[in-house]
Amino acid sequence: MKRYTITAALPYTNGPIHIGHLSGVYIPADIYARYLRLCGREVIFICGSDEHGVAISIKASKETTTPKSIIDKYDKIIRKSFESFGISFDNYSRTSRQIHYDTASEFFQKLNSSKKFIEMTSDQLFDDTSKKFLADRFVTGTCPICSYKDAYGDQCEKCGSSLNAIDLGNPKSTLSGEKPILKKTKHWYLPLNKYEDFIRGWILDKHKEDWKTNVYGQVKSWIEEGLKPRAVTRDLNWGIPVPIKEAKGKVLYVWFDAPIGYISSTKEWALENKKNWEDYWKNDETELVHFIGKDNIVFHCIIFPSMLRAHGGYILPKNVPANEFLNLEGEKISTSKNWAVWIHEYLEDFPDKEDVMRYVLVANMPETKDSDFTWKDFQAKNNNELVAIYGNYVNRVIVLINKYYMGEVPTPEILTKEDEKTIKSIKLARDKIGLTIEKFRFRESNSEMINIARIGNKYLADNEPWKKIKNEPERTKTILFVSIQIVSALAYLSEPFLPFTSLKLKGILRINKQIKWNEILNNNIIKSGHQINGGSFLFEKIEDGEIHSQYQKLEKTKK
Ligand code: B3M
Ligand code: ZN
Repeated sequence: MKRYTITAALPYTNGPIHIGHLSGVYIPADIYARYLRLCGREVIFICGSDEHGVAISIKASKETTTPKSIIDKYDKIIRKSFESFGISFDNYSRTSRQIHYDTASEFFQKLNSSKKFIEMTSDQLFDDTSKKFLADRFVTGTCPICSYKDAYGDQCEKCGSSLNAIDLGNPKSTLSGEKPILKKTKHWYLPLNKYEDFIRGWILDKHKEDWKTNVYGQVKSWIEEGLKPRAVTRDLNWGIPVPIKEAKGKVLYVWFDAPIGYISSTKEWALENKKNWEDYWKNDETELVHFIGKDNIVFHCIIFPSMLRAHGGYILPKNVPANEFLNLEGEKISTSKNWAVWIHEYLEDFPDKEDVMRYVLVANMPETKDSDFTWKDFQAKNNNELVAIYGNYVNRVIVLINKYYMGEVPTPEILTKEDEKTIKSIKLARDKIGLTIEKFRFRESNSEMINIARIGNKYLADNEPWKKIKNEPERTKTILFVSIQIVSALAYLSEPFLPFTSLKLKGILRINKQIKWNEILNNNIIKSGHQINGGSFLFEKIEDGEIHSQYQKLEKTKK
């Protein structure tokens, strides 16, 4: 592949981000982007804030303020959270920017002028008290597909289906709580039914093997149910005005404009970096990958690809490796109930422990089914894996080299068969990490990474240099020379997962040369005579007290 366009779902700026967002979308995307860059491939990692939609209007009215002040507040908090967690976007834009208004409007115009929409006046749900049409989260009711009681007007959170509000069973306005009346209004519809064969031929026929079963299965069920026309305009006052005079007072449906946000964010990046944005969206040599949560599958696998197809000239996603959901202490994470671990709060309670959370969220990532985060497990993984395996191993090697050789890497004798075998096993781990990342199996790649420290620990324990330093000084030098190569390899191979630790460890080793992923450890990373710094503990134990206060914090939300 010539280049990669990697997108991560644009978070709504109606609240901060929590560990479910990181585990579902942003950490897997970041591992993938970092790894591909370390392979020397050309990557753009694109995201931005999703700033329209009813969810923002609802938040604004709840806080008796304007949507503008809401998006400005949360755009700032979200940006800072991503930055602090080392989510290495090449561009993080926001859909309230002019470049997005222009891009989304042009996109709509192109479809409209090429007659890709159906214009239809029909009965829509209307709240006669608040005098508003009820779209999306302005209305809840029974899902016509799975009978979930609290489905939204545009989507059911339970089965993920995209809905037309008019099809909800016993609808109720979330504004007044009343039963809506019907009122005629005109909208522009994307006839998804006309793209059924296209989606079937593209996904169901070609991606049965390489797309995740949870994604493939959802798309298959929607195709089998049959696709229906979906309105891409709304009678709302917050959103991008529909750029045609017959639609005065209407705005673009947020799920029409938001995915186009990936394109406008790319355009913004391309302008700043003197690149041609079309290389990243219209060139068959580019691999497009969308990282999302499972509730966004229908929009990224059916609606947005149909939009791109209708427009013409765009590439389609090579893969959409959607994750399932992360729960918290056995319960669904809920913004409204404040049942969440908010990233900005985590950073206050656990400063400099971004990598600990990154590690724990990968280790129990909901890749094929929902998974659970518990503070107990967080503490256990930190203390029993990061401190006891990764940190201890590195520290032992650094301390021994400082103690025996004043920090100067010794000159080895000829490596024994066992030494060679150990080095080879690290290279095999390197290749396995790469292979599993490319297949979006991040839990496996993460455990391969920490296993490098286990291999190194075993090599030390088997060879016991501390018992040989007196009578076999040359053998001791070889053992510690091999060990420092393993520690250096770990510094490079842990970068996609633990970027902050990787940087710290490279600082201790005083190395920073670029080495392509599949060349790591093909040659010695550190030469004899190289001076390393003294050890510093890369991780520290998390005490019961710190965990207890997190449980207390959660208990308070139940009151
Ligand atoms: N803002 C995320 C969500 O459903 C939604 C993603 C847009 S990606 C174009 O919470
Ligand atoms: Zn449903």
